[in-house]
Amino acid sequence: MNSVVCLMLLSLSVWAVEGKWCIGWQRKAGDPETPLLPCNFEEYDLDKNGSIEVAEFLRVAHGYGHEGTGVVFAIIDSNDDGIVMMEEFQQNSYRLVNLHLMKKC
Ligand SMILES: [Ca+2]
Ligand SMILES: [Ca+2]
Repeated sequence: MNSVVCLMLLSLSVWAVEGKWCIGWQRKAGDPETPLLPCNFEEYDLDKNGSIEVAEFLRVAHGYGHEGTGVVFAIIDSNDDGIVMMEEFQQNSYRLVNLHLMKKC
């Protein structure tokens, strides 16, 4: 499971290619102290403007650290524009559920 996660991350973003951060993220993801992410779009969209910016995501997902949060965000930001719209969230959040990072709604 962990190696699959790692491979997915490596294929997702250039800055994840450095193995140390991939390993660090795995440790975080498996840490029982790190709570599962909420599955509701509204919980991330703090300013209620209909999109999730990286800063908003960081505030909700702070348990994963700054770098780990960047990876998790990249998984749902499928067009890589730094913003997650409702449609992207709905299309991609299942990936986080499958990775045991997000609660199932
Ligand atoms: Ca917002
Ligand atoms: Ca996007």
